[in-house]
Amino acid sequence: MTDHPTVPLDSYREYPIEEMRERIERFYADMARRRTVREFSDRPVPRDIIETALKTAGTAPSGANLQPWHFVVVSNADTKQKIRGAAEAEEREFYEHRASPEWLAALEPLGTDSSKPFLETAPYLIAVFLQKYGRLEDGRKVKHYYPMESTGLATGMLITALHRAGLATLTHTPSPMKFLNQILGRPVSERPFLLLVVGYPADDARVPDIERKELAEFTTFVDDLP
Ligand code: IYR
Repeated sequence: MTDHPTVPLDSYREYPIEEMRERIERFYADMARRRTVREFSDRPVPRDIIETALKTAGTAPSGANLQPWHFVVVSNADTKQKIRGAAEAEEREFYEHRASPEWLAALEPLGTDSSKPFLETAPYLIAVFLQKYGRLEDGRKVKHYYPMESTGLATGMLITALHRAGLATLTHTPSPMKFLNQILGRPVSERPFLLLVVGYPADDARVPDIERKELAEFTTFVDDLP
């Protein structure tokens, strides 16, 4: 290893195996209750909850620790209306022209269409941007490594944190999303990654009747070399 500054790993905690088991079971049971929601209440959510969830996202691992993400939190009605207008225009294009028959068939069980009222109803929209490159103080570009993977990890942790807090989310990806740079004033070095809709579910919210794969369907354990 090269000679670089280090600190002791004081933050690490080991648990007795039984406690480890209880912790992971409890966490899994809580995460398994998460559902993507498309019907939101307009009930306000305290801003500090959103801030702490974002701080959690900011703990994600990233390529060369360059943390190549930026989050824009929108709660302002005017901006939400602009985003809804632009997103619905893209979605109409998508559903009426761009989407292949296969893609539309895959979306059928979700019952989605080009109408996105939740973009105005939900108290918060969090626009996630991926920074293709960073900037030093003197203006020079800094290459980012694995920005997509890193931003995906941070977004996963954000969704997890918000769920743990008792909030519902929708990972929304109007495509293309370039309008978010313009509406939110983000530089060309940043690519919109997704738009996370955050709030309480509507009182009468319903969700698609869909299933998750079983562990054995998506996992292979290689215990012994064949
Ligand atoms: N962006 C569209 C279509 C859509 C695409 C996928 I992949 C989804 O999982 C859900 C929707 C929309 O938001 O309706």
